[in-house]
Amino acid sequence: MHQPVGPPFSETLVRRLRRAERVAVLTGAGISAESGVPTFRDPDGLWQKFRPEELANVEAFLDNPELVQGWYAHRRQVVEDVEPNPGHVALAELEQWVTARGGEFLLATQNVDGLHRRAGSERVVELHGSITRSHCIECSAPADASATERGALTCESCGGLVRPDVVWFGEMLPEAAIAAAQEAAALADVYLSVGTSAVVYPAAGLPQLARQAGAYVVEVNPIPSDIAGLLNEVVRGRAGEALPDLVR
Ligand code: BV8
Ligand code: ZN
Repeated sequence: MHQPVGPPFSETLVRRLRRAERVAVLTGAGISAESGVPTFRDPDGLWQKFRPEELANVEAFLDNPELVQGWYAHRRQVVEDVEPNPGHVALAELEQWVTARGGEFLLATQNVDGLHRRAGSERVVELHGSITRSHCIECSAPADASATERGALTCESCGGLVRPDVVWFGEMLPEAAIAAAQEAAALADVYLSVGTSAVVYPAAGLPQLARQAGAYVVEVNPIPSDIAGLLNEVVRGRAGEALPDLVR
């Protein structure tokens, strides 16, 4: 692995990264934007066409399962047709660089697109689940992916409704995932918050937790997130362009 080098990152960050025993990362939809996956809250984002209340919650699903399943089937198709971008790859390389020298690394993503793992990241927790998997709301049986591809709405074994394995508003995050992400944030020497508007909790609380626990917290985002003022350093840039500089 190459040593991380400077611009647009500060010498402070590069120096701290060289020394860091524990590095943790939070990513949001912005890191997948350069792969062609629409974000949620950017002007051309997913929520512009629909509001979260309309789609990403249980009531909306039960009220109109065809609409919600159709939206996820569309998003699955988008994700299948795209590739990880240099931002995803850089984070996978950063993981290798940190772990190869015996350090700890954890990437917590809010994204449900599976692109971090496709880019080679291994130490990943999916805080909001994954659209690549679905299950029956009655018997919890995993739904056959091809069946959902065909837009099947019901469970083959019990006839119950099938939903994507994502965390909707008002639903608890996977216990183990959020606990691991919070522990990594509390212990991190360096914390990167990449491509998130930091408006959705509890995920948005992670960079703040890291900062309060003494980590050096850096945001990578073309525009200030909700928590930019609380961080040590902000890199006004696109993840796919800025992150490779960190590990070059
Ligand atoms: C929970 C489903 C316990 C999967 C999603 C009042 C106040 C505070 C909190 C609450 C409240 N009322 C309710 C809550 C809790 C609620 C919440 O936080 N609401 C917010 C909106 C106010 N949270 C929950 O309900 C969570 N559960 O708390 O359970 C509970 C239970 C009951 C009641 C209370 C609490 C569940 C949260 C998960 C919701 N599921 N999606 C899916 O369909 O995908 S949320 C959705 O937003 C996605 O998961 C997404 O990951 C997440 C965050 O969005 P971002 O990833 O940040 O994306 P966004 O578009 O916003 O930003 C993109 C950023 O990238 C931008 O800043 C942009 O500038 C930047 N960018 C663009 N291009 C690039 C880039 N950056 C870098 N490079 C680029 N090239
Ligand atoms: Zn079932």
